[in-house]
Amino acid sequence: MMVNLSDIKDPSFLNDLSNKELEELSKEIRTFLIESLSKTGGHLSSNLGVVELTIALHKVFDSPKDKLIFDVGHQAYTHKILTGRATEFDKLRMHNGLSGFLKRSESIHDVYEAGHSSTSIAAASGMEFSKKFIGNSNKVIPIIGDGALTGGMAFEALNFLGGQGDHQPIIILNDNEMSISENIGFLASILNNIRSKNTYRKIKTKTKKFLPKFLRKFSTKVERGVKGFLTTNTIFDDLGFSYYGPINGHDFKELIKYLNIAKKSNRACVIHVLTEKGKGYKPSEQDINGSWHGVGPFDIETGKQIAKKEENIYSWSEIISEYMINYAKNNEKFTIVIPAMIGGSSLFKYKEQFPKQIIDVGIAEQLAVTMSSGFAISGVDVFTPIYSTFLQRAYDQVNHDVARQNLKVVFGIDRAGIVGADGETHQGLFDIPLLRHIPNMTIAHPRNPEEAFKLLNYAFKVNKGPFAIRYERGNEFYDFNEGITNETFDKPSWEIINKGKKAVFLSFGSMLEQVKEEVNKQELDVCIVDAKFIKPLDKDIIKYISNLDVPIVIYEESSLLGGFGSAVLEHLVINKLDTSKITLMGIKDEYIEQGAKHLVLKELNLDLDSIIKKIKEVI
Ligand SMILES: Cc1ncc(C[n+]2csc(CCOP(=O)(O)OP(=O)(O)O)c2C)c(N)n1
Repeated sequence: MMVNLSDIKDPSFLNDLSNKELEELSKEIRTFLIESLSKTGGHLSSNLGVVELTIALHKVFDSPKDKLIFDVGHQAYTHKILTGRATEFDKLRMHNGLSGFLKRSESIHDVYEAGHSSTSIAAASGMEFSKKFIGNSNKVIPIIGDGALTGGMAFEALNFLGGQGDHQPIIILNDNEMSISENIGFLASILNNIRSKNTYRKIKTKTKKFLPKFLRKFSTKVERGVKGFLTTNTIFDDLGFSYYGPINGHDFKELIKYLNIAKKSNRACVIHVLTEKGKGYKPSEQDINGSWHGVGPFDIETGKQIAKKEENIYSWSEIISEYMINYAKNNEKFTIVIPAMIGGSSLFKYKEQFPKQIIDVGIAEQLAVTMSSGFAISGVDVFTPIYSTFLQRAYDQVNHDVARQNLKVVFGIDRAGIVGADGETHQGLFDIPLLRHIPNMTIAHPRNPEEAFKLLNYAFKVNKGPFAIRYERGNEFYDFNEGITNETFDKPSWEIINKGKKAVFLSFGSMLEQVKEEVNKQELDVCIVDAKFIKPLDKDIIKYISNLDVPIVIYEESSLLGGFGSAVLEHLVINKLDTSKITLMGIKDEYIEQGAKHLVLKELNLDLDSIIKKIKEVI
């Protein structure tokens, strides 16, 4: 073994390594990643693709003085290894363990945190422009995938930065021809086109050689002009960048050569690097659906996931997708609009059956929402599933384009609540405060699949305006042989699911079932209310429980500030009802770290035990 990965403290050792040694190091890192992730799970294929690229970046640039900004940050495992964190991989994405994304508190080399996509070029712009205040000449290097480049902010930042002569970020476009799954849109075809014309760079280099010396000096304008004669400009040239590529992202000679050219350049550059997603492990190399983008523990030999699928146990995303399959069967004027998460939202099966009734718009949540408003206004039923955390990107579109026009868009708020291993950047804790104050908006959260189907029937068949159905990251039992009910609600009301006189437990979602079971087991005299409609509130039931004159515990796996409990309190205050017996349980004013859901809930005193304890305390 040339270098023990656990002994690496920082990337400076790379300076002494030859290309051959770097190749050996890449092999070691790949073996390490495959072995380690087979036990912990993680973003396998994105990371296997950028081993050489990351090593080359750390060899050519001087991190952390030079700023490596990994877009999303899910592909930075080699960066973590090279900056001294190999020994922490056994707790990757676990409670109190190594983050799956960049984390400034973990290392001085993690100069910028993301989690959400398409931020790197915008952040780089700020860092570039700050140089005139802080006076350094370090390089700023955003590393962005072809998927992340489909996000609006990446385009906005390119548009802004291009041609800013005195600012020289080096944008590394990591093009593996995939987003999480298939990359979409015209940009993907443009990149494809560039790939097929890979004589581009050679012609350019040759041209420069034959230019008279005095012309070479006026590199910028003249260079672009001459290039224009001989080759087709890329979109990046047209936007005002020096384009280099496409470059083989697994060839150190080529990588190091062009990174050095960019380093010396006095113009903003785009280096177009071709990488193979999943490289070095057959199952991930052959993956076309993105199943190896993020994986759980797996068997290296067979490539099979270790977690077994139990009969009739489905994720919430699968349950909602089954409903959509059923809905599409009976409704031709229906479509799904989804921003880049067909896999995560379990919609491959749906897509297979109804390929013309699903549109993946790429990592473009704002587009997904406003496009949905266009469907709704044309009288087409539309379901728009977006992870709670990514919906944050599209607040204005939900408010202004959908709700203000009172359009019937049904939003699927996937991954609502604590999400587990993805941690802070992915927790679904803010969608209730985000949506609750929007006029016309109905918000619901089912406690079991049957209730979800009734709520969706209500959303499509009874309700006239925007509707958001939240569902959790987690599994539920359902036997689909029983079919999908046609039943619905005639109005948005709550339900008392357990009678009791000594206290009230008011909440929504799957925790209700658990609390009910435990309350009955322990024979506690507690009234349990299912607030399946988070908005509008059920004023009659609020009045009823208020009149019981007993303690009321309101629980939400969501931000307390501006949340469901706040809504109930506001209602009580406005209607001069008693607030003195209310206890709120929910997420306080903080960001919540990664970890298995049960551990995180326990730490926050929001698990089942803590709820029962609180109920007993107030009785
Ligand atoms: C705003 C936002 N929407 C969706 C996601 C989910 N997501 C994480 S990585 C990814 C695909 C990124 O593709 P690419 O940039 O090409 O990187 P690769 O994994 O292929 O290297 C997506 C859609 C996200 N992180 N942020």
